[in-house]
Amino acid sequence: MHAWPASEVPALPGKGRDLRIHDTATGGSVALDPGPVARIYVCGITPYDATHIGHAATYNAFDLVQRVWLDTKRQVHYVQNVTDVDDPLLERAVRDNVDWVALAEQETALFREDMTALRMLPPRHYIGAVEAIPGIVPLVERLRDSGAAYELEGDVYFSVEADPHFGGVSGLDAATMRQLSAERGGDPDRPGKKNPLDPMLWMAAREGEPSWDGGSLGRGRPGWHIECVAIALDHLGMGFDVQGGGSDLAFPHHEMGASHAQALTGEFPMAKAYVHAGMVALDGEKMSKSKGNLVFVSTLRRAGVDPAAIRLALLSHHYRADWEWTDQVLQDALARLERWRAAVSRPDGPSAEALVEEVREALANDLDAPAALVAVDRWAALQEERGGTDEGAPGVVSRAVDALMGVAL
Ligand code: 5CA
Ligand code: ZN
Repeated sequence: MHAWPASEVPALPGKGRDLRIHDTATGGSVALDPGPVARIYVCGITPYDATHIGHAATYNAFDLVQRVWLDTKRQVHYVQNVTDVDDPLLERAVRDNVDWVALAEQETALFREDMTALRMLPPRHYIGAVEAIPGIVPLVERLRDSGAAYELEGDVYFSVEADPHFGGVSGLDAATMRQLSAERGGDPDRPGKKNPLDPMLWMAAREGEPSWDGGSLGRGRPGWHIECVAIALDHLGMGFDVQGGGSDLAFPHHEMGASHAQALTGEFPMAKAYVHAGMVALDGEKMSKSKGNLVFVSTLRRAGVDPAAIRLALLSHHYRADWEWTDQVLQDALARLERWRAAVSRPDGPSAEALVEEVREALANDLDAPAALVAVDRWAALQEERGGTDEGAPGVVSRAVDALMGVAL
């Protein structure tokens, strides 16, 4: 699948700082040391509805990861999937009486437009679940043949006991895991499973649903977690730096994914850090496609809202916080954008050297974008109050804000 075009990342004077980031698995900060090529896998959308502010906030967090690494002169191998076949997509297509393939294509195209408008750097590999199926089948066969998976009425389940590290990503107790499994796509109450938490790897073809050739597995379609594992292992291998997504993916998705990968390879860990963004709410409840309490990026854009202001609104909250989208959040971002644009449009200004270092330090410190914004605010206020004589400063600020935070002034 093709991704979307990359906006240019201006080069900055000096060199960036190495990223320290909160890891869900250890519950602490990890100093990542990726070497010359940093590797990150970020879970992509299930394309049955348009990109909402919650999605955009999560992708903003991982765009910052990429930008911090690029600033250290590393290459970044960023991989993202599109869950272009799964229950919620098929259910929505039936509900709206549309072709599921057309629905997925249409919403993926809109996602690309939203990501481009928000200046989110594209992944190097953007891979759909459907195109990954030929790579998924042999992995499921291998898990089954090694005893890490078993068959139940034609479906194939992963046995969570096959991974001694199972539970280590989310650190949840058994009762919470069971509850979340039921809420988030699992089937803990299905009779005949070895462990209620065991997730499906391969679902045998169902009447009226799409299915693919699964070799010795028979016709069917892949489970959700193995989709991301197959794509990540194919393009990044084991031991990659960051596995990313929203906090609702920590369990079961990233827990199960890590266990699949660890059982397949015998290596540990799948990722050096499991990084999770907080949930954005609207009217007091998590924004979600299933609930329908959504603010779409595309709706805001069509109403004439500058994407740079949407981006600033996202950046004004720490990525790990749960927060609420309100009109005030957007108004504040619009006002900030206006102040910053005025400040960088003067021919000279206060020196920007210290500011660039402050922004770098804030972002390298667990992506503290709110602190980075405050640093730029301070420079802009100084510019407004007293100005300065550094002729290069406004340009440096403008380039730094774009390179490190994807905001085009
Ligand atoms: N296709 C799977 C991942 S493989 C999926 O979860 N798709 S999604 O469309 O439901 O979500 C895409 C990303 O947005 C996920 O990382 C999810 O955690 C994140 N996300 C969904 N809702 C919110 C929200 N309200 N706030 C923040 N992030 C969210
Ligand atoms: Zn995923």
